[in-house]
Amino acid sequence: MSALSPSNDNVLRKTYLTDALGTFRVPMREVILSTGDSVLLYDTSGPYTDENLRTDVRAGLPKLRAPWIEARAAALTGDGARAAARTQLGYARRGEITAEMEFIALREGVEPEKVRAEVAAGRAVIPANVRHPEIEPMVIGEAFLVKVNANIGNSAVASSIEHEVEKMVWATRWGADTIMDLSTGKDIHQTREWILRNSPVPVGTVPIYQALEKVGGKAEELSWEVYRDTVIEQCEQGVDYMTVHAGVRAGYVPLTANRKTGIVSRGGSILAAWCLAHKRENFLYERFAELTEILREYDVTYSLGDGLRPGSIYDANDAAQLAELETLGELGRVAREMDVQVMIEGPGHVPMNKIKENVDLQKRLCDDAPFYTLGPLTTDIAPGYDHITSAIGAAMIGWYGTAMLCYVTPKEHLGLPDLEDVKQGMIAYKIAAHAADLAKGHPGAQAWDDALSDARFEFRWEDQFNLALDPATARAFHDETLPAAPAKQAHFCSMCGPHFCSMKITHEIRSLHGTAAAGSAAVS
Ligand code: IRN
Ligand code: FE2
Repeated sequence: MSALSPSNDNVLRKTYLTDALGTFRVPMREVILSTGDSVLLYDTSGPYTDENLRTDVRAGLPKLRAPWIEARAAALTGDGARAAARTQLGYARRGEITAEMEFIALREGVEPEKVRAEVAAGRAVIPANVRHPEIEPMVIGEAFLVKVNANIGNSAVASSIEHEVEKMVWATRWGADTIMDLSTGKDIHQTREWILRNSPVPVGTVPIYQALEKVGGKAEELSWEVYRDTVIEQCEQGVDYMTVHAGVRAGYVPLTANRKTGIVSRGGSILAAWCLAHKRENFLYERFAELTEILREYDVTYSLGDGLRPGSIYDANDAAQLAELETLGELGRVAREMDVQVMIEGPGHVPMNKIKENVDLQKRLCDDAPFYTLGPLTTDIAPGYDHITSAIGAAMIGWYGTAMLCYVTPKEHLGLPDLEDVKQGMIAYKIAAHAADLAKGHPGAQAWDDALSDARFEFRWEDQFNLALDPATARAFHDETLPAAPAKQAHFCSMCGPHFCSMKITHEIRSLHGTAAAGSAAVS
């Protein structure tokens, strides 16, 4: 996997933050500048970018969380502990700071108590199945850095297991905070097993997809029993969060009749078909408490699915979407009451003027549970470029308070994304998420921008490349016109040429007239 190996120059290093006692080692990407300073960046790539930790896909990753999970299990066997939920929410509510919370606090640069309090209030979740010890814990919540999820997974017509693992590693290399395995083809169980054992980030799934495979793809043949067994199978494997379309109530399906694009959620359409075939309420809604008990056993987080999300600008914020959102709020309360963590999924296709209303309603109806949205795409006119149409909406919705953004690749609506599509989707969404962090005034977010701006203004080209989200592309673009080594120190680039570089001219003004004079000249 040559594309996956870390940069061979030693200016981009994997490093670890540790606490005073040295208990936790939190991965960071360290960018060493030519000035001697270095910048530490949040890093999701796991052991794959650590040159000292070579991984063997067949052996899987080291089990970082195993001692924490075992210690907690041992502590829980005492008297009266039987009823206590082993979920992060359960611990948070009982006032306990878990090892995962401490790890996350270091990772986010906040106090552990803040992590605990946000989880306890249901405003943040830590997706971390007790059967998935390999992950480096992370948090999803408005008070923290905006996260990005990358969807991978095969379909009946394309892809292979190795390829899906490679995609997962590739997505985390570009900053995916979680990945979702949306496989629907053959070998679903085995593909997921490989991904889980090798993933340094939490893994989400949509269990109804596998349940549908089990009944030969016929929605009407689905049953609670098949679904329940599928969920248990996936919980046992270590899936960290699950999309559950329990808000698609039978009575809401007619509300989609006059839509331009009907029901565009895969899970939503499967459940709507089941409800219509049986003329019954959605079994996920009816069995929700039973399902919640299963998720609680493993500390699996709910991602309550937006099965009725709008699939076109025309359908945005319509009655079907909002009716479902209200039900997701109701179900979220049931789950949290049982100490199970919850996030709420959102749209979809939404014009910019209707984005804020989505966040405001979600917060009110769902008690500030973390919002997790798919884009939204802000226009329908650009198939082939929907990573851009949706990154615009993602930046806005992130700014308004969405906690995690589900990426969209250039292949959206057109085909299964390949590695290059995954990269393009990730880059677009890292930009959206970081732009949102800046706008929210997240502490520390601007330091990265400031370091890059300084490098740019001081013509430290190599530093500028190394600080970039995609260093290789930045360097290659510069090389296209000025490949020679001296150009990497030159006080101009080929965009404006030597005589028209505004930054160079500013330096000259400053050295002739001093910084203050240059400043006053600008306003006079
Ligand atoms: C995120 C927000 N709304 C939907 N999503 C994601 O869309 C969801 O988590 C899953 O990864 C993907 C497909 O879901 P449907 O089409 O089955 O709803
Ligand atoms: Fe779409």
